[in-house]
Amino acid sequence: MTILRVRDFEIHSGYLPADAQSALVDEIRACLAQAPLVRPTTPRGKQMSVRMSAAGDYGWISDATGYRYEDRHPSGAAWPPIPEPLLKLWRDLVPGARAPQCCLINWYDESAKMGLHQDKDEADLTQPVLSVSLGDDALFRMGNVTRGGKTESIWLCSGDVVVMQGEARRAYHGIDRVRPGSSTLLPKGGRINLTLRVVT
Ligand code: MD6
Ligand code: FE
Repeated sequence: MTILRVRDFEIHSGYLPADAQSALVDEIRACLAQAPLVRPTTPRGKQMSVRMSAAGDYGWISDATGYRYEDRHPSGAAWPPIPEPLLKLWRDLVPGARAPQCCLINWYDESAKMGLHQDKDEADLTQPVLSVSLGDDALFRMGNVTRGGKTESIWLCSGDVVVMQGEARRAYHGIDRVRPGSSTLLPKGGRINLTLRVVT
């Protein structure tokens, strides 16, 4: 376990041991049985390459209407509760924060990526966002609080946790690509990223 700091991003490399990663994958599979992955459309009508679901009081939705948090899966089903190991992770890493209300579940296949974006649909940007990587490695790009300028990239590996608070909370970031076959955690490959947020 080592902590890397890139600008205001705090990267806890190797935070979750292998057994905790496997247990978390089982928890996420149970969540996805209740709230299946969907491939969102952007308001501009493009399909995202990442598939998404959520757990908690709210899930983040993108469709032709726009981006927003909803208290139900598009199917009308309630979101499953946030798995307890993730609540513990949050309490351990950001003890002063409010309780998380959303765990966004992102699934990347070998060709999925996520363009540079800010997470700003939450009401209180003083609250941190915490992200957990599972499965294949992914190239995480970190930018600035305004669009443009220099960026820095780092490979996120299975078990890594990123804390975004302070300037990093408002900074652009994204995933350029995943490295297929770099992890054996998920039998069919791919990557799961979990982001815990306070929404209201
Ligand atoms: C990803 N993560 O790692 C994409 N957002 O797949 C994010 O977009 C993200 O890692 C907010 C905070 C941390 C993140
Ligand atoms: Fe994000």
